[in-house]
Amino acid sequence: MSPGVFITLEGIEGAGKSTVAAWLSQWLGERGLTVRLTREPGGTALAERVRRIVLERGSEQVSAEAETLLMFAARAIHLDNLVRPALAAGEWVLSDRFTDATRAYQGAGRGVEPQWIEALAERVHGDLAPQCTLLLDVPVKLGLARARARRGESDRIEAEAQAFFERVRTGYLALARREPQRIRLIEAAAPVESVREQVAAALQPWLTAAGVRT
Ligand code: T5A
Repeated sequence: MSPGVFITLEGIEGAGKSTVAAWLSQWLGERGLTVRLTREPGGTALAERVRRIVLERGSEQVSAEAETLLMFAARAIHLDNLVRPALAAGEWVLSDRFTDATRAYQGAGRGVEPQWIEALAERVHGDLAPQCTLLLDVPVKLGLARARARRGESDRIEAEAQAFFERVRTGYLALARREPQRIRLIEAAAPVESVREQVAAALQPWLTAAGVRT
């Protein structure tokens, strides 16, 4: 059996990742592929508990270092219990966020040293990287307006100021420039239909390899 395909979705809050992920999962399923839709931080029962710890707003301080370590703790659990077994079983894994989010949020956003993030990434998943990352790019104002219109109270990271998300967005765009083969930029301020077309086009090489007709 050939191993599955690991696809990640990235972008700032409100970029449309969850919307695209839900559509893409169904669209690939309709084309005969077995798809596992998941998210980070979280994805398994235990990793979802870590998600609650890292995102909830409480009275105690959570440093950038603690935040980074919690993201990688959740990731290690997610990889061992869901991602690796699903890929080994030949499934397509769609993850709403992965290590690029740590690079963008904790690295570019909070100023955590990139070398330390890369050392943790190497330790946790040196043998595994997404084949394709869909970076949904929107202006910060638009993303935050979409996210705020959708839900009530913000979590600890969503409560950050606009300048923080500008740094995160800049960090994501720098990653895309560094790895253009893996990271596909999707113009996500566009209507949903256009976003879907861009996503399908970006995935064409893997669809062709899997013998899927679009
Ligand atoms: N985090 C995560 C880190 O700091 N480091 C890490 O390593 C990791 C893994 C997780 C938080 O954790 C942080 C980043 C985050 O702060 P999350 O669950 O990924 O959070 O949640 P958010 O990014 O906050 O999710 P959002 O729901 O805000 O954003 P999405 O998923 O990008 O947006 P979506 O799809 O829910 O859409 C938002 C709204 O916009 C509409 C949708 O209908 C919805 O109402 N919409 C569109 N409207 C018009 N045109 C389009 N093209 C649209 N697409 C979507």
